[in-house]
Amino acid sequence: MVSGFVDECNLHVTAGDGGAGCVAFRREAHVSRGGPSGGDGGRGGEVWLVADRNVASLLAFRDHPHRRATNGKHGSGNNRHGARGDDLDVKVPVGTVVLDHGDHSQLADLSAHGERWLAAAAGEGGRGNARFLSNRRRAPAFAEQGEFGERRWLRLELKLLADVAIVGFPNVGKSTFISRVSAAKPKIADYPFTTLEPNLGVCRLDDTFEMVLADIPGLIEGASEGRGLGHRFLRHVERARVLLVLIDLCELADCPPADQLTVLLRELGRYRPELLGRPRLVVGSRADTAPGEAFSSGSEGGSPPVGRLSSATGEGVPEVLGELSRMVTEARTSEPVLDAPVVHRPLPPAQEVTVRRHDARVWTVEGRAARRAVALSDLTDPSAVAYVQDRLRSLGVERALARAGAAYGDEVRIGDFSFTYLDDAEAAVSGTRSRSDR
Ligand SMILES: Nc1nc2c(ncn2[C@@H]2O[C@H](COP(=O)(O)OP(=O)(O)OP(=O)(O)O)[C@@H](O)[C@H]2O)c(=O)[nH]1
Ligand SMILES: [Mg+2]
Repeated sequence: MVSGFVDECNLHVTAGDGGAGCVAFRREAHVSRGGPSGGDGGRGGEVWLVADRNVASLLAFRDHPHRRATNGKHGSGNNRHGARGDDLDVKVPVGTVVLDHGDHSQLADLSAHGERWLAAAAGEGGRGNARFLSNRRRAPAFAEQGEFGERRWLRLELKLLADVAIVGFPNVGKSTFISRVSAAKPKIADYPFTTLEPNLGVCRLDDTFEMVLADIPGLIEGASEGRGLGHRFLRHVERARVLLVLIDLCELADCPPADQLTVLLRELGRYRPELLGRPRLVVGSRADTAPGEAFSSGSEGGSPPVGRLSSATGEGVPEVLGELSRMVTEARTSEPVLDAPVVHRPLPPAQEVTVRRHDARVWTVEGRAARRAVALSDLTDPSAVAYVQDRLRSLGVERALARAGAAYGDEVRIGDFSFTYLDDAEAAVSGTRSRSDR
């Protein structure tokens, strides 16, 4: 049984900032400024989410949702590069799904032990002035600043990885069944919605076979639209290999057995149509209260259907477990096997430049490469400005501005840097920077 179960949480990740490049010159006898010798800043640390089978819940993130990798060190003279920041591995349970915090689109699905996903990309270190030496620039007196590490909010959801999800109306005896066949000790009571969060139980049939059962809170009509408790927990059903559908045979049940099945299947199908294709075993529950009644739609292509089950007397329990183990084994063997843990490292963003009109005479330029191009230590230095101009031109920023309709004298902003658009060779010359904290 999982206690203190947390199945969704928010997590804020911050990768390390890159260290700044250094401006330095070699000391040489009789030369006031030797060659440039400023080293590069170190890359910041990355933040990774790593699926770990020893982590059982998302509890750790509920009270402490922030995770941060360390920054890179600045470069220094004599071409010494700054040290890299340390990467941070954040361990999450196997079965964690990572969603975008804003639009809830799925970013990653860590379903195997050891699977890794890059959650926050590190800031690159800035290049030292030694890297800006060229035929035209004999003594570059500027260096590149470090890039900020990526930071963002993520939403984590844990989908239980159960072999069998026990699905049924409230009060049909789901918790009683799991407590009978596993060590799980869920609360059992004679009223609906006793179970408020999923219970996991391991059912060991013999030394070689065990299966994980999940007791899911009761489903009612409308669950797929959020009625009752079912909606929030339907996602735990999603991953189960096999569904055990319990139908209440008790005469006092609100709804006749056939109608119960119709409603349950409709709700499952509305939530995720593919759930209807999942192997399922349908069994009548609390059989001791309804002598002679049985219920089963059979398990597709299997042995004779098990119609009755009583967790009170034990009737039908071995048969149900036998049938479930057969279905689980079949489902497991048809799954692909991961030989090596998967590493998900998204490609770095392309050298893409986007121009947007901010208001009548103000434009913003977006794109990592453009931001990097203006992140220099000293933009009052004429050779730095010339470098920025060359770089922006080769990235196609000027062309994009002209095409978008920028006019002489308009303001153009790139990150915290802004300049006046002059639509000729002078463009980008008069830049200013307003360095603001993010
Ligand atoms: N007679 C009889 N009663 C049972 C049997 N199984 C469960 N019950 C009783 O039915 C009631 C509900 O059982 P639970 O196991 O809590 O049902 P549940 O499906 O988990 O209910 P929720 O968590 O509310 O959805 C309890 O009073 C149980 O003692 C059974 O096989 N026979
Ligand atoms: Mg229950």
